[in-house]
Amino acid sequence: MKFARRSTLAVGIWLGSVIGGGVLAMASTGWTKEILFVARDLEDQQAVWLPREIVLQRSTDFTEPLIFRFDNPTARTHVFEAPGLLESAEENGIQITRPVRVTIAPEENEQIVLDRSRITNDARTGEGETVTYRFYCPLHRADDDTGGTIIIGP
Ligand SMILES: [Cu+2]
Repeated sequence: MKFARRSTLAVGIWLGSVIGGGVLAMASTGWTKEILFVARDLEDQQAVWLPREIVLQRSTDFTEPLIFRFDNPTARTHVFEAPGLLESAEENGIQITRPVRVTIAPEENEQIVLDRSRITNDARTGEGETVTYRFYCPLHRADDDTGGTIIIGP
């Protein structure tokens, strides 16, 4: 229960930093590394997830469980999709991994635990190079929108 309390406290801090400066909304609680994404409606029925770019370092940011949080303050349902990334989840009491595709209802929030071993494997394939993943809302994505990027360096 210590975990839950700390997480709740930290959410306030991240929301504060998003509203305050739009800086990278990332915090380490000492237990987990957490990143907050916030949905934002645009013109022409489109929407994006903010921030648009996340930079992580394998050497420092993958020593703790990595959690993605999603906040949807808008009036529409949005989906966070990140091809190539997997989440660790529990289904019927069994630990599984599945592609990151999270649906967040209006004024709701969700969170997932990222599968770090997948990212580590991708990086190994690239021989320690930087690996980039895209993310977007498939429901409200513009044709020319390349999405946000998660850049993971060595
Ligand atoms: Cu959307």
